[in-house]
Amino acid sequence: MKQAQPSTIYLKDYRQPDYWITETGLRFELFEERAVVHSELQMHRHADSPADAELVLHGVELKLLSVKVDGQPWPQDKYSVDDKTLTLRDLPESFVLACVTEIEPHKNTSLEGLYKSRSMFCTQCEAEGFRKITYYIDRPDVMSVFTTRVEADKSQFPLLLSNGNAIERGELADGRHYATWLDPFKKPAYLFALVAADLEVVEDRFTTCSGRDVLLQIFVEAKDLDKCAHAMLSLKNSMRWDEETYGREYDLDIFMIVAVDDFNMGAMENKGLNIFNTSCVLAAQETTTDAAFQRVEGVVAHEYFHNWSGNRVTCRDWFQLSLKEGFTVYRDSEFSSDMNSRTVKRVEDVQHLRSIQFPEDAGPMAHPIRPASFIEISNFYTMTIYEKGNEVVRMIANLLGKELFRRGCDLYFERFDGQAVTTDDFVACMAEVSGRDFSQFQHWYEQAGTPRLAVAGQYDAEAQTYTLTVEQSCPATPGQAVKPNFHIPLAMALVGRRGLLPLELEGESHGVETVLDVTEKQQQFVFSGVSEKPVPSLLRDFSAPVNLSCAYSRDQLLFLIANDTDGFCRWDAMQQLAVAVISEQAEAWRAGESLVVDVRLVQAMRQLLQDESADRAMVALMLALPSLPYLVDLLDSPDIEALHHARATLRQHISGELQALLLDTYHSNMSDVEYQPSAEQIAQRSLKNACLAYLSLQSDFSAIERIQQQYQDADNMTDKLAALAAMVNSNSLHAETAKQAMLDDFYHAWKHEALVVNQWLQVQSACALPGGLERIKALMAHEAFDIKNPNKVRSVISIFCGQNAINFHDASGSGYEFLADQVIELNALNPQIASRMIVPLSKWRRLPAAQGDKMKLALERIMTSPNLSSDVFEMVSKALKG
Ligand code: B3K
Ligand code: ZN
Repeated sequence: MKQAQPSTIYLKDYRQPDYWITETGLRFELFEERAVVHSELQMHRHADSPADAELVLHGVELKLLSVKVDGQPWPQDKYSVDDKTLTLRDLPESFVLACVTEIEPHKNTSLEGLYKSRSMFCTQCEAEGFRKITYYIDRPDVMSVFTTRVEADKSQFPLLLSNGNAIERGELADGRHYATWLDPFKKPAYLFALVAADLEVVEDRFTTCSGRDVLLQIFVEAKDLDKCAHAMLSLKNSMRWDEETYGREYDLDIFMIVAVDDFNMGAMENKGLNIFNTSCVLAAQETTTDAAFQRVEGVVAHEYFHNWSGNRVTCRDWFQLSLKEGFTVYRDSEFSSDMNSRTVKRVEDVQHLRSIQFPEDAGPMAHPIRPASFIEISNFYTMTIYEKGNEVVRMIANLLGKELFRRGCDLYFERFDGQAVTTDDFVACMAEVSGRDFSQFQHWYEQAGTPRLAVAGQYDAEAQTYTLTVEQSCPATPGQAVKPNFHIPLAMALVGRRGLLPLELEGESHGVETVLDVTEKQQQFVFSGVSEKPVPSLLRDFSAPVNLSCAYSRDQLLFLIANDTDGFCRWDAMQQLAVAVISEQAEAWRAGESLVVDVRLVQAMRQLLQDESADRAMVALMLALPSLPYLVDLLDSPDIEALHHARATLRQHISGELQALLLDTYHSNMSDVEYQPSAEQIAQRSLKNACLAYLSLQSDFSAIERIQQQYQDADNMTDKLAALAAMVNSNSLHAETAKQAMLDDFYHAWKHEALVVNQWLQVQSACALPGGLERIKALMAHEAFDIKNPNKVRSVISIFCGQNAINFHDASGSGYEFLADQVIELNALNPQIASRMIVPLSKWRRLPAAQGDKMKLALERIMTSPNLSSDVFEMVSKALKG
C-alpha cells in the first residue's frame, strides 16, 4: 500500500535556516560495495534564532555511524534520526559537527547522490541529492566553502576529482590513494561533485580577459578521445563570449568536464567540475548528427554560463529555479544564435516551446515560472521553468535594449555575488537601471498559462488609417482561475506590396517596425498615413510567449510567406497554412469524402524551393509539416487517426506534385566538401535530407535505391541516419527486405558506440507504420536496451509515447497500458525518470472519451501501485485532478 502522502512545500513559508554552515570538510572512503563519508561542518546559529533552536539536517538512505559535536560524541538523548532527518538539540552557538555515514553507491539506481555509472563513481546533487551522501542542511541558501578528500583504490580509480583546485595528493596503504580538493568559492551543496574513475583526458588552455591561465580538461573513456574537439571548442567559445557579452570571467585555475553514460538529464554545472551525459559532450562526424553537434555546443555553453548565473549568484530556494535556469537558457540561446544562424535558432526554439511548453502550460501540471508550491522539486525542471523562463528574460532584455540590459546584468552579478537570491532581486536590478516599472510585468513570474492575444485589423482606405484591435486573455490553470492582465510586448509591422510600410502612431513616427505595449484587456492602435491595405506582421521574432490568433485569409498567409521580412513570421505563416490544410483534410477524411488539396500550399512550397536566395535551413524548416503530436496538442478533442491520415496524405501529395523540384534540390545540395558542423553546411544537409524524406514517399524502386545510395556514400551520421530513417519509414514493397538489412548493417557497424545505438533505437521507436508497440517490445528485449540507463529509456519508451502518436494512441489502449507498466517498473528504479514519462498520459482530458478514459485508467493503476515515490505521486495525482 501507499505510504503517507508526501507533503506540499510553499514559497510563502520560506524562512532562513536556524543554522548556517560556513565550512564543509568531507572525506570519502570509496570501496566496491560501500562508501564511508566523514563530514566536518563548521556551524553557526542564526543571529535571530533562539538559543534552544534545534538543528535539523537532511539525510536520506544513510546509515549513521557516529555524531560528534566539537570532537565529543553527542549523547543519544540529544539527537534523533528518522528516514529524512537528523535532529540535534542543546547545541552551542558555534561548533563543529562531525558525522560519519555509510552509503551504498552501487545499489543507487536513482542516479541521484553518489552512484556508479558503469565502473566509475560520480555524483548528482541538484536539487536535493546531497542529502543522499551525508547529513546536511541541503538547501541552496546555505553556502559553504568545501574541502573534499577522496580515497579509493589506485589501480581501479586513478582519477579522483572534486570541485575547485587539487591541493594535495598521496598514497595510502593497500594500493589506495587520495586527492584533496579545495573550492574557495562558497556554494550550496547542490553544486558539490565527486568523480572517481579510470578515464583519459583531453586538455587545452584558455587565457582569460585579465590574463589568467586556465587548464581545461575533458575526461572520457579512451575510445572517445577523438570525440572531444567540438566540446572543447564550444567551451573556449563560451568562455570568450561570456567575457565579451556579459563581462564575466572564469574564476578558478581549472575547469573540468567528465562524461558519464548513466545520467538523468543533459549535464550539471557543479562548480569547476561539470558532469555531462555522454550525449551532450561527445561529437564526431561519423557518429554524431548535426543536431547533436549543436546540442553539445549549447549544453557546454549552458553549463559554463551557470558559473555566474547559478553558481556565483545562486537561488535562495527552489521556487527561484528559473532565476538561474531561465536566465542561463537565455544566455545559451543568444550564444548559439551568435555562433550559428539567429533566425533558425529562434524558429527552432519557438517550435520546441510551442510543442512542449505550451501543452504543459495548458495541462494539469501548469505552473508559473516561479511556482508557489511543489511536492517534489525534481518535477519542476520543466519546459516552463527553462524555456518560458528564457522567454521572460528575453522580453526583459528586449524591453530594456542591449545596453541597459547589460547594465542590469552587471548590477545583478556585482550586487549579489556570493549570495542566494530571488527572481524579484533580478527584476529589481532591471528596474533600477532602466527606471521602468515592472510591477505589471511581474505577472509573468506569478501566473501560469499561455496568454492569448486575439488581433484584428481594419483598414480605412479613405482615412488612410489601419486599426489594430488587440484583446488579451489567459486560460484558467490549476489554482488560478482569473488572472490580472499581462504586459505583453507585441512586435509588429505592416507589410505592403513593396515592403514594410512606415508606421505612424498618434502623430509619432515608429520607423517600419515597432513594439506595442499590450497592457489592457482590450486596446486599439490606430496607424495613420497608411497608403494601401497592408497585411499585419505580428509577434515578430516571437516577441512574447503567447498564442496569437488573427483571422488571416490563406492568401494573406501566402503573402506573408512571400513578402514578410521577419523569418519567424514567414515560417509561422507557413505553419498556419499547413495546420489549416491538414485540419480540413482530416475533416474530409472523417466524413468519408475526398477533398482536393489546396494548391496554394504546394505552390508556396514550390516557390520556396525555387528561391535561390532563401536560407536553406529555413526552407527545410518551412517544408516540414507540423508534427502529429503538435497537431494533437493544438486541436480540441483531436481525432488522431484522421489527423495522421490527413498529414500523411498531404506529404504524399507534396512529394508527388514537387517530385522533379525536390529531386533537383536534393542533387544540388549534395556536397563533397570536407564535413564541418557549420551553420552553412548544416543548412545544406537539412534541406537535402528534407527532400530525401519527401522523395522516399514515392513507392518506385528508384526511391529505395536513392536511400541506399545515400546510406552507402554518407561520410557523416547526419546523412547516414537520414537515410536509415527514410528506409525505416518507407512503406514501399521494395523496402521490405532492404529495411531489415539496413537496420542490421547499422547495428553491427555501431554496436560498440552506445550513442549511435541510441539513434538506431530512436529511429525505430518513432516509426509511425503499424505495429509500433510490437516493435517497441522487441527493442526492449534487444541486447542494446537497458532500463537502468536513462538514455536508452528516452530513446525507446519516451520517443514512442511522446512522438509516435499514431501508435501510442492505438484504439485498444495498449499504448497506455504499456506506459503504465513502464512507469511502475521505473518508479522503483529511478523516480525522476519514471515521473517524467507520465506527461503523455496527463493529457487524457483533452482527448476524445474513448481514449481519454483508457488513459485515466492507466493513471489510476499507477496511483494504486505500491511504494510510489513522491515524484510519481505528485505527477499522477495532479494528472488525475486535471
Ligand atoms: N542544473 C541542472 C539540472 C539539474 C536537474 C536535477 N534534477 C542542469 C542544467 O540545467 O544546467
Ligand atoms: Zn541549467
